[in-house]
Amino acid sequence: MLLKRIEAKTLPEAIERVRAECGADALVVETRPTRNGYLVVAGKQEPEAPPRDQAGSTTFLSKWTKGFRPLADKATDFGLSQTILRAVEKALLGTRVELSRPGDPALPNLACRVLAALIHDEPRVESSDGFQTLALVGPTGVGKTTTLAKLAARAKERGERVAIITLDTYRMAAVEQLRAFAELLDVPFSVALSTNDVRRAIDDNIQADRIFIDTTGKSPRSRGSLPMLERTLRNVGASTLLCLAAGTRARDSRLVLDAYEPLGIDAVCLTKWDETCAPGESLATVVEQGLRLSHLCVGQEVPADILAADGGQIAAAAFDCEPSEAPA
Ligand SMILES: Nc1nc2c(ncn2[C@@H]2O[C@H](COP(=O)(O)OP(=O)(O)OP(=O)(O)O)[C@@H](O)[C@H]2O)c(=O)[nH]1
Ligand SMILES: [Mg+2]
Repeated sequence: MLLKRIEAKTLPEAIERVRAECGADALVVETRPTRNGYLVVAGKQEPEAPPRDQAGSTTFLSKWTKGFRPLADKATDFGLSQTILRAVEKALLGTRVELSRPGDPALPNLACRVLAALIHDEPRVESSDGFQTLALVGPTGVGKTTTLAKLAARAKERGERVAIITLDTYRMAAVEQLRAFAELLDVPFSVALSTNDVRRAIDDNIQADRIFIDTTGKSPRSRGSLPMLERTLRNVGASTLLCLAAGTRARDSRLVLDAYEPLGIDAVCLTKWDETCAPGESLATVVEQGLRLSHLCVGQEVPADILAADGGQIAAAAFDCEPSEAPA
């Protein structure tokens, strides 16, 4: 099921938008209050199940239309899910391209456009519009601190006043590492042990355009400490950027997104994109959950190795088209 997240000031308004955007038979999966009103997660019922062979396994190889199959094979190799590819194929069936035979030259471009439209980017992560105070959260070792450093350095380069707070007093030398970086960047740095500490540090930096909060890496399978982090971040009104390693398998990606969902994921950054040849699994999970994608991190270098998410470029990579074939 392709899920859509719809936020509105009131619950009836959100439900009305769900009906308008997902149809009268939309399935409401979750409703919850947010800082800005109400969030409703809804989706359409799954399309009919793919065919199964005699052993009961899904026969993916034969199910694509002839024209779409070469693209589907490339995107499957990239890691994209069957659900996303079915959605793309279905959308293409309603267009002028010829899907019954391979080789329609318009097909790669259109497929890229459709996929790009499914990837919701979130450029506001690099602005103070709703993201003035931004906490980086996620599993251990995914690149939260490195991504924070990249975002903070880019903000400083743009002339913004930046402050850094860390809640990570758990990992050895984490504080010293970030303090040294803050000194290098010449921005205020605070260590917070509690919600009150974070609030105080935010108050102390009231003049900052952007405040970045680093957090301790938490395994999605030990959910015990996540509610505490959730309370702290909600209390101080921080937006959350979930860092997920691009090479994470689909099932594990879902585990991470489910575990962090209660924090209210405002956007996802796929890190270590350079380390995997199948980033489509994590990407598809983000798209299927209706989450917004802010950046791809493509290496260790600060601040160079970060790219604003661009659905067109990602789609071109997934279908292995010439970048010029993808929409700008
Ligand atoms: N190749 C590659 N390495 C990265 C990327 N982002 C971070 N790293 C490396 O991954 C390692 C862990 O990065 P950190 O930023 O410390 O990760 P973290 O999520 O803060 O880790 P914890 O705080 O321990 O949970 C470091 O060696 C980084 O240089 C990336 O996009 N690509
Ligand atoms: Mg860290």
